[in-house]
Amino acid sequence: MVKRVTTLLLATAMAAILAGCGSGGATSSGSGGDDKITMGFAQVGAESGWRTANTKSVQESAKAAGVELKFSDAQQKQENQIKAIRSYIQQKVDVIAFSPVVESGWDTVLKEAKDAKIPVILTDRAVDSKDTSLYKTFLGSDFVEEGKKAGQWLVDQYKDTKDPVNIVELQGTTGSAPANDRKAGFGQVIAADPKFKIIASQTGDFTRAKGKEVMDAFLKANPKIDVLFAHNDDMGLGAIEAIEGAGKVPGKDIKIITIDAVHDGMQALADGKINYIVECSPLLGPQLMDLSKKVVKGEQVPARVVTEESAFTQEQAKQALPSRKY
Ligand code: GYE
Repeated sequence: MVKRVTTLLLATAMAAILAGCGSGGATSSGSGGDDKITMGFAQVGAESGWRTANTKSVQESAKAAGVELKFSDAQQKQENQIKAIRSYIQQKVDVIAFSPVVESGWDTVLKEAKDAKIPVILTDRAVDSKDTSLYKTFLGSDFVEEGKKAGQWLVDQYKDTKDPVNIVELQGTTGSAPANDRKAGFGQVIAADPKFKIIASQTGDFTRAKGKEVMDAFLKANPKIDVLFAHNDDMGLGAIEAIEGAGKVPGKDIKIITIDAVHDGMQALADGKINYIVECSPLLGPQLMDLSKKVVKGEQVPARVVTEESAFTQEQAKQALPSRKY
């Protein structure tokens, strides 16, 4: 009898301990226990408002999804990104996500990740590797489409004139997917009419400072500039300073088209200093966390997930500004 009671008490105590552990574990992790994964994220840098918003989105959604995030900033240098990826491989993270600063030169390190059986997700920017088995999926915008939208706005704006339209172009980081693709998409659309002439085109590395510097040089070398196409808002904002410094009125003397639609860009559009912005959403975090959990579980995911986005005129920017999230 005594023995039976003791056994019962012991069993009850054990059950209580187990239950306590269970609930304690759930509260402390705050997420579905089994789903807890570790992600190594190799970010490009902090070159633009877009990038800052993207980093915030990734960090916040990792927290919300209970994903342990190891984050690194490559300061726009491929060698730093490769180092970061190698260290994530060494640390045996469950999944590696990265936004490749340039398109080429990733095969070796991606092969190392594959050999270590760590799935890789490309976010925001693509690589040009022939072997698509080196990564599970690519989440991000269609940059060719963005360039086309920018070109189409220009074609519509100048449809009633036959006069030459002199365009200068501020390209993104040399060799990056958004710079290559936005240039290509824009070029394809404006090629339909020979009156459109790109009279100067140079990289501004997606930064405000470089945008200003290169626009200064463009203005000195070219007496008649009708249009500026900048591959992102930040370079456009830098260029506005150069244009005002040269005594010209941005948005009037020189029409400006940019891409991203970050807050400062949208403000300049609403203020009439930019004429048109093609949206590129940096809010990739929630989808990235979902895809990561799936690939870690070995589930099938689509090879390409394209971000939905629109474009804004000055009037539309005034409407949209109060509710913009970045
Ligand atoms: O447009 C630019 C950023 O890769 C889409 O990178 C991204 C681009 C974005 O620096 O502002």
